Amino acid sequence: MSRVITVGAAQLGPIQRSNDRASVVARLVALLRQGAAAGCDLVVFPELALTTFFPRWFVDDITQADHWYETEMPSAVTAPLFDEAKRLSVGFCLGYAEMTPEGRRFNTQILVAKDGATVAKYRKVHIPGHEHHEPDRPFQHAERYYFEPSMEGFGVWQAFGGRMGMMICNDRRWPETYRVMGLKGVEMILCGYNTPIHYVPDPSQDILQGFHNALVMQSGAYQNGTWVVGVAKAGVEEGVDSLGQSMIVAPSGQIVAQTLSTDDELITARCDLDWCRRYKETLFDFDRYRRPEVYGPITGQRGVVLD
Ligand code: CDT
Repeated sequence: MSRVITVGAAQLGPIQRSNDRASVVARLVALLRQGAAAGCDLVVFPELALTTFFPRWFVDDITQADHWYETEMPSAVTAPLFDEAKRLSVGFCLGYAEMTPEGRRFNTQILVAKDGATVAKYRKVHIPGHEHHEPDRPFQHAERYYFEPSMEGFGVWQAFGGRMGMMICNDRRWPETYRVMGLKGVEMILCGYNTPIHYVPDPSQDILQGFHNALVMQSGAYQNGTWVVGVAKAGVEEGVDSLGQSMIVAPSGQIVAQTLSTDDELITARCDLDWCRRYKETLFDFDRYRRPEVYGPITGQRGVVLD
């Protein structure tokens, strides 16, 4: 018997600074309804889906940025999304900036079941960009100022009839992200992203953004025998152009659905979780073929060590 999840990747177009959360939540609810009409069990929204990508600005006093963070979830302003999801019996995955009661700041994604209960929370592990103001840049990418890296690592949760994992944006570029979840038997990885087209440290990569986005998610899916759902916040946001090309990738590494626009756009796919077994039980039978006894440097050191 196959185990099918119908998943929706709900790409968002830009969120400008002037767009309040209520208007954004209304857009999320509209996409959720489209997903329900398409038979989705689960709709996946992008990273930092409630606000503009605020790490593009630096503030000397970080408390001036407190208003970008959520101190509770659900909250009064996000309750309509939770309520509508429960009414429609559709789960969702949502990225947002989290401020804990202790004042810690994380780039966070939650997985919400069809009954509206939050079944999992993931906090971003790989925080890209820079810690300090770099005034010569056309825009900042100060995620390392605004978020601390999670020490909790990569969880896999039993939900929606399968083994679900999460990662956020830059995490998708690191093979360790997928492999840790692969070793926990992950069958579907949910990933929101905000990827500026212009990569300031090396602009030669600009033209390759779409290629690299597909390259990492397709190879991560294939090498671990898992579905991957990558969802962008796309388009020109506060003058910064960001990649779209949200996609749903099969355990074979094939792209089964991809967005065409850089606006709010839903794509869907019927994902048979049993397809994962074709890879997990053959070429990527970890128990049979992996060689952890020679992989020590992967966890034993961070940077390159020359012999
Ligand atoms: N949001 C996020 O993680 N974006 C990064 C940009 C890298 S450049 C600083 C990404 O990997 O897409």
